[in-house]
Amino acid sequence: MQKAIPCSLVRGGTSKGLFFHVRDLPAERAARDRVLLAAMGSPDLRQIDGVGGAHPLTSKVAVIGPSSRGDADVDYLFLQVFVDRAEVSDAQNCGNILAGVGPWAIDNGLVAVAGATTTVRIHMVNTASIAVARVQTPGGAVEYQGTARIDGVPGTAAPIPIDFLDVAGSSCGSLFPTGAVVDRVDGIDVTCIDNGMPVVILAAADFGKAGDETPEALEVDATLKARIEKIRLEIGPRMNLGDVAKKTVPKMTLVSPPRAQGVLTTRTFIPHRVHEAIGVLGAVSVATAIVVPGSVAARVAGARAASGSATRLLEIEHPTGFFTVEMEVTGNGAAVEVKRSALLRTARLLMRGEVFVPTSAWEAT
Ligand code: NQM
Repeated sequence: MQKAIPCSLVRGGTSKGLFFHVRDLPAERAARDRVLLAAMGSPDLRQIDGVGGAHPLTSKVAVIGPSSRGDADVDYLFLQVFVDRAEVSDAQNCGNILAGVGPWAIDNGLVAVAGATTTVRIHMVNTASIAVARVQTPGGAVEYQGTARIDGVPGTAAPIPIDFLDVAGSSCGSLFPTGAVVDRVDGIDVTCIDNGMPVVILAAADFGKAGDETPEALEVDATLKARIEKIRLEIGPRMNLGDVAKKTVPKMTLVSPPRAQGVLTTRTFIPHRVHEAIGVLGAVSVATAIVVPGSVAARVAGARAASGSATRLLEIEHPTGFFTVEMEVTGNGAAVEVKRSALLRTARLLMRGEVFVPTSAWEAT
């Protein structure tokens, strides 16, 4: 017997995942996780018996429902379905999948269209923080087509500008969770920062890397991966994340000087595969580190990080182009406060229907 569960397949930014209404999934966590693993086809490197895309970036889930907070329109819970393990994690947020939440909430009647642009206030349950997305709704419905281009996605689509208001320390408790702008771990200087995503920033040169290697080249470098994982496991508890052996955070970002007109080049381990681009909140965290003098990111960015203005546009280079983060910053050094960060994403509804899972996955054991 199989059970049919209503859902949509949505591209959000440079990621892709299944979007569910919270009422369509089991309320009990173990049953919910079994259902999601079955839907994606995990654990299996090819996810051949499910709809997952056999990569962490395409094995993601959004669970959306009415908001539990007065200052938001909807609740969005992000779940990472591991490809190779029978595990589902809510330990991180995802700003790419987030891009699909506003359109999905409107398409599914959770938010009413309010003119040519509809603003959707999203309570990001994983980090108890708010994002505000502006969705194009001319003619009373979501417009997916448009002229906005984001690196890492072919073609163009309707722009979805997103503002983050209160993401500093949302996973680790503070912007610099170890209490320092730079820590030394295993003989390497690192900057640990959480402006929406826990990230450890490392200089590529400290690992004998140029920093513009392809994700494939980095993924086959077993020595490099082992060194980075050793640092991750050591620093994770000091970032208030506990034992991170089975967690997808912190992300590990290698930085090096820019190759084009950006501020610096990044390669991000998420944390075991290498991102084809960079995560949204990961990029916000890296951009924040760039404006803090003395951080590993600021050192590598050098004079390119300098700016007297409160609003800064930072172009982060990644394997498939640029990620632009706009930030309103006050204060200096470790006392820097980010009032708002903003960026542009696109999203597209790819499929709407029912995903089938064995009934045994749904039924509580
Ligand atoms: O940092 C991948 C992605 C992400 C996360 C990851 C993200 C974010 O690109 O907000 O978007 O770092 O696991 O979807």
